[in-house]
Amino acid sequence: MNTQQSINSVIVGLGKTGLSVARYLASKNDSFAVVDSRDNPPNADDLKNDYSSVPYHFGDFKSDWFATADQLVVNPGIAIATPEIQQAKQSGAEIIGDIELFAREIGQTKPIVAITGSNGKTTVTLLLDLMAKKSGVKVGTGGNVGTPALDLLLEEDTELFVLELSSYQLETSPSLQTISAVVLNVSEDHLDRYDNDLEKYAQSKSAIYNNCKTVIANRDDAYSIRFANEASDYQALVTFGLDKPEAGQYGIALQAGKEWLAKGDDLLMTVDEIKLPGSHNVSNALATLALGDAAGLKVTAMLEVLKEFAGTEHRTQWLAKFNGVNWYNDSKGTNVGATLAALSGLPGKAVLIAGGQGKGADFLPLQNVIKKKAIAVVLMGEDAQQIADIVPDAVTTIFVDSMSEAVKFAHKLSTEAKGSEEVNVLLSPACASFDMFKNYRVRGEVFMAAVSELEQGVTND
Ligand code: UMA
Ligand code: ADP
Repeated sequence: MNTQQSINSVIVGLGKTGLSVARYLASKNDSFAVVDSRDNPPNADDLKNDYSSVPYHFGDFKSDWFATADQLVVNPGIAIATPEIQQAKQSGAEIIGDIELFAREIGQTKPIVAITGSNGKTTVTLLLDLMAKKSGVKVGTGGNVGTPALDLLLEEDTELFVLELSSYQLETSPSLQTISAVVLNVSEDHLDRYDNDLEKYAQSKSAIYNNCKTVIANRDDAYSIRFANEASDYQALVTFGLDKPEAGQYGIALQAGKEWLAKGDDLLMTVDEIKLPGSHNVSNALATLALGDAAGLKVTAMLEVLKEFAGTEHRTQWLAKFNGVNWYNDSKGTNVGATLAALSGLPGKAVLIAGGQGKGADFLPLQNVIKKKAIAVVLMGEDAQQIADIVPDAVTTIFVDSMSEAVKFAHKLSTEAKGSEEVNVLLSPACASFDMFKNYRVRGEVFMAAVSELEQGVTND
């Protein structure tokens, strides 16, 4: 490796994002190096194979490259407050993320729709992707949902970009310009990255409304509405909420004893035609219609998608019904707001399986819904006791060490509780998974495998 050559950019953190940044910078003939604090980061082999002359350093951030680089392109998983990054900033380096490079490349040449919020981002993003396709629009969908934004540039002729953006990505993308954008909602999450300060975390999301033509805001969420009102340079502000809408806004109207999705006085479709379950998904549907409308998608195509899309894995996903009990996998319920929505949206009662890493969250907002809906709570992981502390005394609480044990207890408790009301078992941890699993997907898969094994045993009995 030749460390003498001048390095314009340092990619900080490899993974999917870092590799996409490497591809992009290489296509621009920029000189760059890569650092990652992990000894063996994901995609290291791809980097070494595809860019064999690019200098890299793995294992820590200690590098003289930071002091001389023009810019650091930082992976969203790394806090900007990291001392080495702050030091580089003081030495004059610009600190940006992959979304900033994407935004600078696109400018206003193509429309971008952007979605953030504590919960519902992926659901809204995937709905919009399908709606654009059904409207005959060539769409590139990525960001936090999985495909790094810069990799979307590899496709030609894209007519519309749909980006799911995390608060981390919004911290480092000041040039983003959008045709429509939304803060779906704000509830406690990632507080470990924001000095335990909800306002700080929320503020990072407000940046999505800068340079946005049509600001979409949630009337039922104080942060969303506040940030929209604070934004200054938009052309239109469109709101959505679960109440009756005013002219030009989205909401729910009552007609002939039925609830309807409505834009002003226009009735669009009945709420019970939405395939996704729960009132949080009604809110997501309204947000999607508002975003898609502002981006010029066809209303008929959008409504068809709402009638067809059944959701995606690990998000209040129905798995099976045996012994009269429904089993749901909501492993992506990684914060209190998500678990609140999942548990309150289920018909009847539930055994809730929860726990993991709480990320500094306060679990108290779950107390009422647990009191109302939970037969029992089965807890695992690092912050299990913190959840147990808010479970009302009348609700059985059990601690377990593994997912298979959790499933066994949930089976026993739910079978014993069967009565007149529907009974469910819901995995919705309200926590991150990293203390026990590689990620939420693996946690969900381990749960699904344990449920499937149990089902086979039960049906073979
Ligand atoms: N890390 C280090 N040192 C490094 C680099 C990373 O310790 O030098 C660790 C950090 O704990 C970090 C984690 O590795 O959190 C993530 O690194 P990664 O290699 O998995 O990152 P990518 O593959 O580039 O994934 C990132 C997003 N990850 C995060 O923001 C943590 C992905 O979102 C995103 O899909 C991807 O870019 C493409 O844009 C994931 C996520 O969990 C799904 N996001 C959070 C969420 O949804 O709650 C914000
Ligand atoms: P994100 O990408 O923001 O994590 P997802 O669409 O993947 O959001 O949904 C994650 C979980 O959050 C779901 O399993 C569901 O329980 C919950 N959820 C989805 N939409 C909402 C919403 N609008 N409000 C509250 N919770 C929601």
